[in-house]
Amino acid sequence: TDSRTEHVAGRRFLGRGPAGPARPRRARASRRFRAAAPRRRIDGAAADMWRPPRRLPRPLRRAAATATATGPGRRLLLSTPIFYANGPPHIGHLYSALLADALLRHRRLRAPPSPGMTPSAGHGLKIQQAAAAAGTSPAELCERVSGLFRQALSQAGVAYTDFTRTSELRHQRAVRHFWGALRDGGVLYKGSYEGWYCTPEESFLPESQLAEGTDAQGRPCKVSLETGHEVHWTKEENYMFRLSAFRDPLQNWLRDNPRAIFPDPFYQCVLRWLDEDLPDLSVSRERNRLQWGIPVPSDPTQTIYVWVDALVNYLSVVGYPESHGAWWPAVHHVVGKDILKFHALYWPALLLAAGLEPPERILVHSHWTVRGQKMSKSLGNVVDPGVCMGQYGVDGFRYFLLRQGVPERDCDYYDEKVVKLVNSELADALGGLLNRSTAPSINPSNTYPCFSEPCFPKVLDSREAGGTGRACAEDYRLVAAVASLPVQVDTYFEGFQIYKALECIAQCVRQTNGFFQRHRPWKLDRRDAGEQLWLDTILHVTLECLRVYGTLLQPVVPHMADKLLSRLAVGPGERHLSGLAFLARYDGKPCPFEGRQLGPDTGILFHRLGKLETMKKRKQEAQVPDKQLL
Ligand code: ME8
Repeated sequence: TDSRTEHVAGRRFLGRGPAGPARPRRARASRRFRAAAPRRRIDGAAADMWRPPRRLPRPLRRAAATATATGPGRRLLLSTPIFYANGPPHIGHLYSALLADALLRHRRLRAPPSPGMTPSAGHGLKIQQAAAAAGTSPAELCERVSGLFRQALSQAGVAYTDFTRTSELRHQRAVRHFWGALRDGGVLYKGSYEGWYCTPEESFLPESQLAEGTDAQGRPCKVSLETGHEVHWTKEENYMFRLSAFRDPLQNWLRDNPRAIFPDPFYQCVLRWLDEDLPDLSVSRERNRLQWGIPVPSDPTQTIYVWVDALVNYLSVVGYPESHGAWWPAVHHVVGKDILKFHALYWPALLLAAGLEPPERILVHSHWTVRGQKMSKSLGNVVDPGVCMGQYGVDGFRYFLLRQGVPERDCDYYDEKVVKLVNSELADALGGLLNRSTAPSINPSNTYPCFSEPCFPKVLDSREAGGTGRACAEDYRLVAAVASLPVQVDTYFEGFQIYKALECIAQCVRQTNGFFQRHRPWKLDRRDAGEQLWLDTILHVTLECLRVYGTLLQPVVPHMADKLLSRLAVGPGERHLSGLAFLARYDGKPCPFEGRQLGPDTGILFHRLGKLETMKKRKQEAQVPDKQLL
């Protein structure tokens, strides 16, 4: 040992030695690691690190390549973050879950079901402290909070296939096994560790991420630059993970998989991090500071770091260590931008170290602010998703979050915005169109009307319109736009741009309203045979457009889409993308819907939202006492 100490990005690695601080004792390296020469010296601890292969091992590269194939029917696991159980859910949590839910539902439209999941975390100092503050035990707090998460997600219609908690036995077993794999791989060593710890972020922060601030009593203190939370100087003996040795493998992985982190600005951000310092990572805490967690196997004085514990949840849910191979690594993690580093650097490195492949994709979203301010308990501006769903309807709120949420940048929330958006796009544009095109006055037989080819003859170019038929150039443009909509929507879902998919649908709905308005079908006289053919054609085209919108909107507004499709007499087996066949009659093919009796529910598709004052009153009434306690 020597007595050298080194500063690495604000953290100090202190070794143990007979005479004061010294280099950490070397972990017993496996033969594989000992054989390799160190490539990059970062500090004393990293000096004996192994040199990982420059490129990913062969099977890994092959798997990564096949995994990016996007064909339907491909097995895929979508995950939400593992929510902290230290407080009730807010709209940011719901947004994360809705993105995963909508992606999953969209895949199911194209292919057989693949599982999704929504785990809820239970461990960590943050939870231990929150429990103490609430005068309860961590276990009780987790029980209560995970119940609130379950309730919010079920209320929102999040179709999760598994809801796990880190306190479950299957998970604890998986974490212990994963730890064993790291230990056997020679990537762990014990060292004394000091640094600024941010409990709300459950992370040590380098000096570059700190700022001067004030504590609750107004005294000057150091705070996290990003979140403003107070940090505390923490010194303890921990197990360290040789993250510094994984720069090359991570860079290779990202170079070979340019779509591994999405959207692109986040990919670029991770590449930049990899050009900076990559200090080793503390992966345990002293047990006397943190009891709420899984003890390090064979060292009960240490608790496994909450992030390692939580990340392994992605594996335990697919049966690690026995049966995860059926799914892993065909996994897409949906995460918020604040936890990108944990998912894009630490997690892939830990996986590689444990002999597993990195996840196929990490889909990153930004945050919701509220009237321009960060959401926080202290500001009292945390928006409760349950109350919002009560106020705006489940589908109304789902639509708002997914239509207005742009993963690349922070989005601002305020009530008036929700009311304006859902009233104009769901109640007026979509609901109004359905209502008008199925009204008894215009469609007395209440059947799916027939298409008349002479009224709307096929043309190769919309400029040919207006010859023998009655459709004009704009009508042909509408048909072309709706025909290409499913592919467009598909592309946007694949590119994690659900908001753009919804924008395209909303644009087509507007065009369809224009079509309906332009031809004034209510003015046409059914007693005239020619007029009747044209009237039915207008209705047929409109209902066909609505059928496409209903089908495509299922992942986002499932209840409303169901109502819409049921009204159009589209059966449960006819709601997939594969059999969509928009306006088949225009292409000279039969349409199975023509002449069908329309569904019996003539109710309003989406009720216009009323005055904000009335809704605010309802909001107060909807406060759940359990949430106020937390
Ligand atoms: O970070 N807007 O849990 P968490 C949008 N346990 N999303 C937001 C948000 C906001 N204002 N605030 C938070 C954790 N989120 C860890 C995850 S995964 C192995 C462990 C998002 O409950 C945040 O970005 O603090 C994250 O994706 C999710 O909510 C859970 O945050």
